[in-house]
Amino acid sequence: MFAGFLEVGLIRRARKKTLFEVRVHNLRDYARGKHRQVDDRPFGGDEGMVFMPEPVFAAVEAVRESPRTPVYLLSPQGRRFSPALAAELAAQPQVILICGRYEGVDERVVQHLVQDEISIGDYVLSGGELAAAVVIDAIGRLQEGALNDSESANQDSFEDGLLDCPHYTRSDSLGTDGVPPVLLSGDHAAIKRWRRQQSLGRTWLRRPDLLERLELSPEDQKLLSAFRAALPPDPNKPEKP
Ligand code: 9D3
Repeated sequence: MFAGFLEVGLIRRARKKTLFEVRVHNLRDYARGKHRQVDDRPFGGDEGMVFMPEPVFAAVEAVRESPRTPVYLLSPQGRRFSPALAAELAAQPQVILICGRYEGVDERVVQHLVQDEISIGDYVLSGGELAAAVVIDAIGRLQEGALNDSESANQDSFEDGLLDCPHYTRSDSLGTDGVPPVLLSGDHAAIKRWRRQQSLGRTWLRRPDLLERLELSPEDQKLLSAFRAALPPDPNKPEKP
């Protein structure tokens, strides 16, 4: 499940440059006994299976490079993954991510081993692996030197808490139909203003929660006012008496 995204693009490059390292471990390799059993039926009786504590303890002990290495459990009950949490994890020399399956992991693993539980959002996945992949991808991008020049330049307009502006490029079938004329004008200052305005406007329309956290400059406020003034009238807005 981890092979794909680790082998393309930015993440592949960052790994090649050893900016960060990803090791995937199979819990079964840390299980004992003839059957290498990692799961068992829950106390109290219920559907499904639960990961036993011992293989998880053994695996963490084997891969942990320092007693300070934080251990996280990917879990629907977790703290929501966020840019702040991504930065927190990216700053650690090592993190251990435990992926659950079935009904979950024995709660004593959480009590004794886990610093925090992490969820990537309120939809049900089949296991923690894809959530861990999301976390790993986000951590990888934040490693010093991971972004190339054009990626860093793009990051400027993205990491400022706004949504991206629309993009257009050459099209044999569509020509320049539907392309905002300013982008074809060659006026770089006007293009820069338009892009900023589109970022502000789309964020206002689609993610007002993001905009609330920002203190807009007077120039940004003007750009946003002009964006709003140019929108088609809202049919739900009552007429002034
Ligand atoms: C069938 C079990 N479900 C009973 C209501 C609970 C359940 C357990 C385990 C639901 C999903 C999972 C597997 N999901 C994860 O391990 C997981 C997850 C997710 O499902 N959504 C968002 N973030 C995450 S992080 C780990």
